[in-house]
Amino acid sequence: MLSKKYSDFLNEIIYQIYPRSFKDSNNDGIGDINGIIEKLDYLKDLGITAVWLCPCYKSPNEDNGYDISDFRDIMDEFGTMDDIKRLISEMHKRNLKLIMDLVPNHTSVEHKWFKESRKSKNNEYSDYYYWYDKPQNNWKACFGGSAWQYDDVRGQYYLHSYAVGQPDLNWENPKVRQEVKAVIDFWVDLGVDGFRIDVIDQISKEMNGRNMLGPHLHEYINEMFGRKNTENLFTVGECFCDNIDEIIRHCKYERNELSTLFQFDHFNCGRRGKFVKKKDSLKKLRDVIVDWQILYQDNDLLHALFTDNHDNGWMLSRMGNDKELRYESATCLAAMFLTLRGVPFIYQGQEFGMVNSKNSRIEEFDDVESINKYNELIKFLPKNIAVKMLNFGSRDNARHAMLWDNSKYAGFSETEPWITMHSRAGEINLENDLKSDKSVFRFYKNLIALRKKSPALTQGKFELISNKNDNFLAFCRKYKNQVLTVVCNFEKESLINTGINGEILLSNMNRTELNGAYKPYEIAVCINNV
Ligand code: TEU
Ligand code: CA
Repeated sequence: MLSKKYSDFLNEIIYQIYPRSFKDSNNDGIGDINGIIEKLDYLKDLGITAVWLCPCYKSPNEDNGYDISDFRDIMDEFGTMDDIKRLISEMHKRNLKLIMDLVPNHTSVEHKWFKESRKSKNNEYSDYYYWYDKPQNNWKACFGGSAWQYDDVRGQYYLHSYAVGQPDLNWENPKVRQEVKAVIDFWVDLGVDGFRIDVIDQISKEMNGRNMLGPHLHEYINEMFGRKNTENLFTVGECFCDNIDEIIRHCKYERNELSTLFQFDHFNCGRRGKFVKKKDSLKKLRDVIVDWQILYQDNDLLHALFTDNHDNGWMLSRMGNDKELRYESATCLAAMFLTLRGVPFIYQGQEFGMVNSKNSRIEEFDDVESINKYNELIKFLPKNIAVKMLNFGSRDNARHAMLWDNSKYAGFSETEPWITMHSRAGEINLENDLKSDKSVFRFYKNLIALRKKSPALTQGKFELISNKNDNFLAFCRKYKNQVLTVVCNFEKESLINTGINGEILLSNMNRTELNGAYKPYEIAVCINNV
């Protein structure tokens, strides 16, 4: 049985904002906090209840804000502390929650802590990071190269799991844990409603073992979030867990650790690693998601439901048909995820069917991960093939300026954005979507409204109807005397008979009967005749 706190979280619809690309209010080409405030009524209209805001803290932007130089101040390009305080106030006026992005595993080399730490082996900051006379293992950095960087100032090596400018914090040092708790309390005191926690599993590591899931991980998470000051927060950790036992350790209510986790099993569909496309049917995505949906439900855990974020190419391009059936497959993916039991997340642009972009040369890319990957690839591949791989997997796909309308810079700004404009900006944008009779946005809005008014879709039990051979997903959601049935057909036409009848509440192709012939990607939600 879900705890009251967790069952309340089932009512949330969380929208992820990448602030650099969302809306530029002062026309410097960079998104900002005031631009977000301008769009709060847009989010309310969509039916959003909470926002996960990617990092907006002071940063030199080697990793676009995930390299933080001051956790208690706002990046100059994004605005000021007064702006963020106004954002929190304007959100709360609209009954919107704010979930900030906490990055506890590392800082920027420009953080005061690192500047002091590198100065000496015996000052109060010396042990805030992992310093050794020589590399302790052969760990690689996530963005390429060794995870160990020699520092001339200190005369030792430091660990960086990500970019060279992102030194890992030493969580075995109680002063580091105290500092992070103080950062959490600083933002809680400002009214923040929760946190998404970056690479949470890496804060405990073993130099002679793995750079994640170390022996003190749950002790540290509980030390941060098992306190009176944090007991009402919504917390979602970005994890590398691949088994339910580890997820239970992170998220079981009684453990006072996290509310839920972003678990990425389903992101392996349609690709081999991040940059190599693999042809997979939606059947594969269905089987992965359904297996986890049942495991989360059986263990009274919250399932974080998401298809996209700022770190990946678009699911619609990977698993849907982003050309002639873009509306159909976008709405099918929406129905697959937003009718399941859990907490749905929508990434900016997903609500009007965003897809991958197409750059023609490396100079058009911005992301440190993509540029490092390209420089590796061209050691053994032609440049055009390397660019093609980046077009498939680059994080830039999710970081182009938000496409609000048909104007030169898509209503994001009046001036050229910090990143190359999306290659399909003139075709795919909110203005064109709303003009179309096949509007992905209106489908999302109707789907979210249906979810919010249907206890069966928020609180209800998940019961699978389809099986692994079916070319579709069908299931019921049951709550007290309300039973809804969801059918999502996949890439081919199907003749579907669920044996259930009822009134159609939602369809992406104006269906009137639940059973019968389904077109590719056709979906229907009905309320069962009981
Ligand atoms: O990402 C950590 C992580 O999961 C990486 O593997 C990530 O998927 C990245 O794209 C490498 O493939 C988090 C943030 O979401 C990411 O934006 C940051 O770059 C990273 O941590 C470091 O803070
Ligand atoms: Ca701006």
